[in-house]
Amino acid sequence: MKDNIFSDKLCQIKDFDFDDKVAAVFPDMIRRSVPGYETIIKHLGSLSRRFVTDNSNIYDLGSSLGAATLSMRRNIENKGVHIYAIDNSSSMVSRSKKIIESYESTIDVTVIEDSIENVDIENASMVVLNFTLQFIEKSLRTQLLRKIAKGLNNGGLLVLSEKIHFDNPITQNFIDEMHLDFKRENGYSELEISQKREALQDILIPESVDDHRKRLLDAGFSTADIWFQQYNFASFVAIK
Ligand code: GEK
Repeated sequence: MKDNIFSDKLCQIKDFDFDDKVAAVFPDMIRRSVPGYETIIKHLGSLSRRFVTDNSNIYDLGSSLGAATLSMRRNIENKGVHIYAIDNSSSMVSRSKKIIESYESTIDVTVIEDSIENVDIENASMVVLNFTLQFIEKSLRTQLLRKIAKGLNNGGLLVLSEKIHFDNPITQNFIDEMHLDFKRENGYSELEISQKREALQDILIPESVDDHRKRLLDAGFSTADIWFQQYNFASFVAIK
């Protein structure tokens, strides 16, 4: 279904919410808004083949409709693996349960409606934060990454994908323009782009690559590198 949420002029722009309207158009919205999204989803599968171990857990934190979960589940050949997909939007959770159930697999998936701040991470070989940390209050981010590092087994992998900010204003400006061009090329109007931007401005807080890298290393990861970047969207791999 096509994302037309911000296409008409709104009298009042409310903060962005992952409600039923958003969940219904989410695959179209994220594909047309986030450069590289489909590439990242595909490669979560190949990363899972390399990092997931027998008898361990995988956590997909902020799982939306389950795209990352399904990509990993399609690729894993290990025994005794359990995937936990967690999201605090009831609309996303109810839809993702149906989507995930519609594919056959021997790998168990539990979809949980909760805030990722509340969930215990244990015996994990892979954890995914695919464009979710950016929605968590800044002051809670370090604590969350520490919990993830603690719950990962040695050699386990965190994939952290985020919209990023550049400290250099010249770079920030022209790369932001390139992202806007990407949205225009994908059929979003100037009105849609500006209304969505306003709805997201206090909700999605991007940070710089240096801030992310420093936080990952402080939180207990032994590596923190970028494996993919397009414009102001980057995906880090951090190994415990
Ligand atoms: C994908 N990973 O398709 N606790 C749990 N869920 C949260 C929280 C929170 N505190 N805050 C936000 N969310 C997905 C895409 S979308 C990214 C992730 C985007 C959830 C929110 O409900 C939404 O489903 C998701 O994080 C962010 O690979 O829309 O840009």
